[in-house]
Amino acid sequence: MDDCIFCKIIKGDIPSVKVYEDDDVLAFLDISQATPGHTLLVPKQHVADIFAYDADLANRVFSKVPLIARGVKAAFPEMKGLNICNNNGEVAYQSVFHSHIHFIPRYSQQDDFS
Ligand code: DGP
Repeated sequence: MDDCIFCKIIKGDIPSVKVYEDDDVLAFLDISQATPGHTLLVPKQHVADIFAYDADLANRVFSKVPLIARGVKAAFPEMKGLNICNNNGEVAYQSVFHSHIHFIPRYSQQDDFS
């Protein structure tokens, strides 16, 4: 998709801080850093949201969630917990319409993000 910001990141046309990459997925630091270590996992194949996955792609992407979670924890060992979320649709606060999974480290219950 020519006008998709995450497709441009995957192609390397826009820089990102890469966390993990394989044939199916890329993980990189979220530009907003809701908390330190905030990471996004995206399929390399452009799919807009969860409703566009078939079972095979879902398996190839979502099976990587524990791997990325462990990687974020290893890189940010002071974190105490981790929110993992996937927004689908504008009303659910999706703003980039290339499916992605957020990994948001939590350092205390007082972490200030919405
Ligand atoms: P969502 O609102 O769930 O669609 O999350 C989209 C996230 O994408 C948001 O937390 C900010 C992040 N983001 C948007 N543009 C860029 C970018 O150019 N680079 C990086 N690293 N992250 C981006």
